[in-house]
Amino acid sequence: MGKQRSRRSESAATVPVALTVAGSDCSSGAGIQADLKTFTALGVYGLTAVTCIVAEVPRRVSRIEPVAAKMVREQVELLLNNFRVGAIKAGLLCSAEIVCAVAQAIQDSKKKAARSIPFVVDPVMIATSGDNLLEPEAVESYKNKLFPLATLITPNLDEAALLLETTINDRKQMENATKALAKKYRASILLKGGHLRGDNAIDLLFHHGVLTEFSAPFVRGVATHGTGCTYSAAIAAGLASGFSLEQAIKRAKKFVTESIALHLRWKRGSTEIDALNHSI
Ligand code: PXL
Repeated sequence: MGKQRSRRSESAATVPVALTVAGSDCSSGAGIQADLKTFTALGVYGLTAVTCIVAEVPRRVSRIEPVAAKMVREQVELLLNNFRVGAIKAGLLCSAEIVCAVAQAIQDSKKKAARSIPFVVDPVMIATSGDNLLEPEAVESYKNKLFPLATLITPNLDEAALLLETTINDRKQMENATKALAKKYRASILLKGGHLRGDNAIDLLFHHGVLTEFSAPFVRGVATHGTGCTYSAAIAAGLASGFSLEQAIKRAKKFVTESIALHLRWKRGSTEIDALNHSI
């Protein structure tokens, strides 16, 4: 028994750890709930620092309430000071004040640690439902405070267009935008082109001067609330597990595509409700 217990704790010590700093989605398709399920599915122990609470169902955001910035910072600092965190992911940060608090906590941990932790920033601004999730003033804080700390930034087409103050309507414009963002923010960029609606959902990575395409068949007819959260969480899980950036993205893309293809659907009266399937 004693032997078994010590063997168990030994193997537990090798389990990679990832931290998500994100909002709570009570319907569990997006936000920290999606991140935690993704971490678990990919064999990573997940930590969460909650930034805000969102009352919502898949097609409708009803109310958002931020957590005090001090409290967000306390969660991040406490976790980074006590766990061997292998990767961090930032999702919905809600306000400029919270963006700054998260940046400060990560910056401080960088100063203390011998190695800096891979940091994936999903610049969540607008929900799939079209609802605004981020205070408009917070965009500047992302640009000035958070992006300089990022290993990888994962905008969708709308977010990239907003950051570059341009429009992105085709593959060539996507390529230009990916490179322009990488140059502007000195980080690797994964631009998610799903909204272009071709037969394939194409994403472009610009990393160390090399452009790489990740493509998967576009799954139609499914409400895809939470795909961005799931994708960036899966990338963070890969990085925490020691994968290279390309390997982590390749596996994450496969995971998201499967979670959409194997989605769950419940009927209630005349309405249907969909959710991504993270248990794959
Ligand atoms: O999918 C974007 C998103 C991110 N984070 C939280 C959300 C949502 C979308 O609704 O609720 C917490």
